[in-house]
Amino acid sequence: MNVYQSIFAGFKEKRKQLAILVDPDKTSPDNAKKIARECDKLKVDYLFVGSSLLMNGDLELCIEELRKNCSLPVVIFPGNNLQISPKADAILFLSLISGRNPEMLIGNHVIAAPHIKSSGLEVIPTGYILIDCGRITSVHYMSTTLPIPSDKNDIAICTAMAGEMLGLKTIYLDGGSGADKPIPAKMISLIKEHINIPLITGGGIRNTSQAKESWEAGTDLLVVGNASEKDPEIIKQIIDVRNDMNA
Ligand code: 1GP
Repeated sequence: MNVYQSIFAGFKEKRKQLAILVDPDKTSPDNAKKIARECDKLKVDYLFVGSSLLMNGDLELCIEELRKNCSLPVVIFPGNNLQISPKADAILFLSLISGRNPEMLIGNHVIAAPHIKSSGLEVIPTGYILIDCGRITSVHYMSTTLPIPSDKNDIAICTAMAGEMLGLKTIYLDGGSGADKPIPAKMISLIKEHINIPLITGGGIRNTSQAKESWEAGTDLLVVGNASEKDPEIIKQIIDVRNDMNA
């Protein structure tokens, strides 16, 4: 089963899934090793790796450490078209459909396409929707796009529907890493009602009740980054919530 088939199986079976996002800039090789072992032990579903902007981090080395130390699928969540590595299992091929920056809708994809092709990576076409969750995050700034206001459910729903109609295989609703608050549950549930492809959400999840609320609202695959870097214990707590919901 490839990565998308596994995400899709969870969606079909209404089984909640969790991805831990690893930022190579904030994660030393030694830390990557620890995270991989811990996530493997806890049976996290996927490791996402990437960053809006990489200063010193080594993406290749980070992926290598993750792969060496766990059996979980490693998926690149690229901040830009430099973040491609054949060492991962798959890449989210993100089209930033909430924005109107042509580079984020098709320009970067054209540049990246031959490199991704030759890398042999599994490609997961993803409708990426940024929501304003209280602050301008790196992804908002770096993408030079306006996020959808968090009370504009109609715009978010229509954007997600258009993404599905364009043939994208999953919708990723993101408040951006370090968002003040998570995506509102109401928005998640409304989008869930209007699309029939897996829904990924993330940004600003800091505790188990926020994770539970996002899953209950309709998230199929929840992404947690910052909180797991600050307190690795949170991964276990969120996994307990996932296991209870899937029991
Ligand atoms: C960001 O959805 C991810 O793109 C995760 O966000 O780091 O806030 O958990 P956090």
